[in-house]
Order: sequence, then C-alpha cells, then structure tokens
Amino acid sequence: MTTSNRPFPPDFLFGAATAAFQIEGATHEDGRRDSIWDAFCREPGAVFGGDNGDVACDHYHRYRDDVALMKRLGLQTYRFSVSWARVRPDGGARNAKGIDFYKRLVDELRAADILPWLTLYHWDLPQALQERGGWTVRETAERFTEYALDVHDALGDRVNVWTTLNEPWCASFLSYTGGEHAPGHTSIEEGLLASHHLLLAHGSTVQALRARDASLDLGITLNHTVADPADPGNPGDVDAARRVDGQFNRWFLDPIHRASYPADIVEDIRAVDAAAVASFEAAILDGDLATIAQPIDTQGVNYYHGDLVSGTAPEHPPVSGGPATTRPGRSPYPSHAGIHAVERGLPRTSQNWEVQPEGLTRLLRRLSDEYTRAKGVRLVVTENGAAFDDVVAADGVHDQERVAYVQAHLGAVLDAVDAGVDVGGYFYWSLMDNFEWAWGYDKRFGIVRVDYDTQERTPKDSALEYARIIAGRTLGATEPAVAR
Ligand code: GBH
Repeated sequence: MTTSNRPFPPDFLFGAATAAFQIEGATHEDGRRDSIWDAFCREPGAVFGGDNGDVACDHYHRYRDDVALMKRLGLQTYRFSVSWARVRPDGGARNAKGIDFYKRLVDELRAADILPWLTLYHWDLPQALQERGGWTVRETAERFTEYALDVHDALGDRVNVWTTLNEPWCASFLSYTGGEHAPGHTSIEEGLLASHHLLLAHGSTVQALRARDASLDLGITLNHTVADPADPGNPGDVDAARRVDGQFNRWFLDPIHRASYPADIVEDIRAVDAAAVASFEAAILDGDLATIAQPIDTQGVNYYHGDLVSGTAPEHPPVSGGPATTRPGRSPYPSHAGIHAVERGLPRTSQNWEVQPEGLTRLLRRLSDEYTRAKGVRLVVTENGAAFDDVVAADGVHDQERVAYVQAHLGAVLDAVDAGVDVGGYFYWSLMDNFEWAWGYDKRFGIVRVDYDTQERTPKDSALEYARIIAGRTLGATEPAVAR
C-alpha cells in the first residue's frame, strides 16, 4: 500500500456518522419517552461511570451549529439515525413533534448541500415495546415497518438513502445474549429470536418502502470482523475462525443475500442449546427468508478490527477488550467454547481494539466477491474509527494516532477500489465524541472534540486532516484545507 497522491473515484462520498441516542440528549423533550437505552443506563453497573444519554452532545438543540461544522469540514454526506422513541414514544401512536426535529435537521443538511444518509434503527427501541418482548417477538418487526412508514411520510420527499438497521449483530447477540448492550439479557434463545425478527423487520421494511417509492436507495448496515486462524495449518484454529466468521458475519449476510441461515452455525449452536435452536426454527415462518432477501441497493459496512483466533487457549490470554462495567455478562457468541483470541502485536486503541487496516481491504473484496458484486449492490463503509487518548493543548487537540488511523483505512479502501470493488464512500465514526454505549463518555471517537461541561466543539487534528483529504479528493496531498 502506498499513501502518496492516490485519487478517490469521482463519485466517492466522504462523510461522518453519528447515532441519535449517542448525541441528541433531550431524552424526555417534545414527547420522547424511554428507549431501552434510557432504561439500561439506570441499571447499576450497566454503563461505565453511571453515564446516560440525557444531555449527551445536546445535538437536539445544537444541530444547526453541528451542520455548519460539517459544512466547514467539507463533508459531502452525514449519516445519522432517527430515534424510534421520538417518533412513536409508546411504540404505537406517532408523535409529530418528534418527527419535526428530523425535518429541521434534514432541511438544514440540504441547505448546506450535505446528503442526508438516514438510518431507521440504531438501537433505541421504545421501552414500551421491550416490555412486550422487544426483538424476541415478531410483533416488534411489524411495529418497525409502521414506524418506518411514519418517517417516510415526513421525510420521503427529501431523503433518498435509507438504511433499515445498524448492526443487527449488536442489537441481537450483544444485547440479548452477551448482556453488554440494552436490554442486557443473557439468553441464547433470545439472541437467536432477536436476530430473526431484526432481519424480518429489515426485509419487510425494504418491501414497504420500495412499494411506496421505487427510486429510494435502500440498504442495511452490518458490522464485520475478519477472522483469521492463528495457525492456518492447525485445523482447530481454522475451525475457530470459521465459527467467529459464521456467528458474526455469515449469520446476517447469508439470509440477506442467499435467503438462508448458515447451516454449519445452526448445527454448532444446536449442539450447545437444542431448545433455543428449536424455538428459533419455529419462529421462522414460511416466506420469511424470501422477505429478508429483498433486493437492496447499498450495503453498509462497519469495520473496526479483526480477530486472530485459536482453538486452544494461549498461555497468556490477551487482555479483554470489553468495557469496564460491573454487570455480569456472557459471550455474545452462542457457540463460544474453544474460541480464543490471540495477541499478534498490532497497535491498539484505547479500548484495546486492534488497528488492522488491511483487514478492511480483505473484507471489502470478500463481500464483493461472495455477496454483492453479482447483484450490483454498492458497498459503502458506513463506520470506521477509533477511540484514542487525545492531547488537549492550547494550540489544538492533537490526535496523531487517529490521523494515522484515518489515512491508513482510507488507503485500505483505495486498495479495494484498485482491486475492482465498487465502494461508494466512507463515513468516519464519529463526527464528534459521544455516548459510547456501555463505555459511557469515557471513550472518545470524534474527529471533533466535545467538552461535556461547555458543549464546545473543537475540530481535532484528525478533522483537519480529513478535511484536507476531502478537499483534494486525494490521499497524500499536502495543502491544508481548513484553518484550525
Ligand atoms: C459501532 O459498533 C456502533 O455502530 C457505534 O454506535 C459505536 O459507537 C461504534 O461502533 C464504536 O464502538 O470484544 O474487544 O473484540 C461497534 C461494533 C462490535 C466493535 C464488537 C467492537 C468487539 C470488541 N463492535 N467489537 S472486542
């Protein structure tokens, strides 16, 4: 890989991403009611430091300034999510005031010539629906489509790109099996059921939106890992990598693109919990898989890090990368025995996640070769980013590690483009520091620093570098685009 003067394709979009619960605050204003994350934050030990989303970045009140900042950085597109708990506070009747916020936001973006990239679900399920079973029940998928149509009623004339779900793996297995995310359950059966109902919600909503307007660009965002065996010659290590890939990537890719769940993984999980798999299989009704496999236009790819795994426990296991919360959890992998993380000496972020840019190139090539190219589905990197310990100084916020991270991952994207992969754009996660779920405000992903006492925003060195890359549409150009 070279980083000197490599141009991006002319139609490649540069953006940054956020999510409603992580930035908006105003959790009980204008009719919004609890989401599962509001409730989860109140559970002792669930979120680091006892943090919650009540104020967050106060974006609900500061969106105009935030859009102006995006404009200043030269962002072409902005990926945000709509809060279901604002639009349908009880999961049922619609709340006009809640929808109005997104009209104002979208109008502001369009006036700034920034393409709105809308995600319908980034994890803030109305708590009222969780009390009726949440994603473990089929009804929630039906309520989701109704909510999506409310949002389309309001924004269909001004938003073209619609993403149904962000990272259904997190919203199912990390939430209902691993216990790390809201609602914090630790059941294999619930994780399986949630994954199916999330996928069903995706498929039926794509169908419903497509029927409304055939010109919409519709898709889903998945989170991925690149699982490598510690020793490619060791069958136990190869099998551990197969199982990580199967439970993390293929569990969602296969139903969406092939209308089937991966049979090897279904059998692995059956060996662990046959009753859970029986319940999951009973929940898959005739026609569900065809619904889930609706054609899509864009597939969002979130990539943070890979996994090097072994079938045998290393003598010195690597330090865990999970949040420093105190609630008991379990593995988000239903079939986890014999999967061991192996240290390979890569640089790490402040959450102890590996920095592995070449994994992104391999991921994009693989998704294209095995799933999307034949169908003409465009791939877009909808999240990539890292938390580091920024140096706050009088002359700016210095985050050299993030500068290098962005450069390296954009280089990895260009490597995939050079290999013939249709990659339509890149969103850095995140525009600004925000509520990092179970890690609270302790970890900062932004290219813009947020002072949580004053709500002051300060572009970090990485924001200036990103602005420079965007202005030149080239990796490795030299002139600064934006003054600090
Ligand atoms: C995304 O999820 C979210 O969409 C976004 O809201 C969030 O703020 C952002 O990333 C940063 O976290 O056990 O140490 O190997 C992240 C998906 C999947 C990344 C699980 C970390 C396991 C870490 N995550 N993965 S570790």
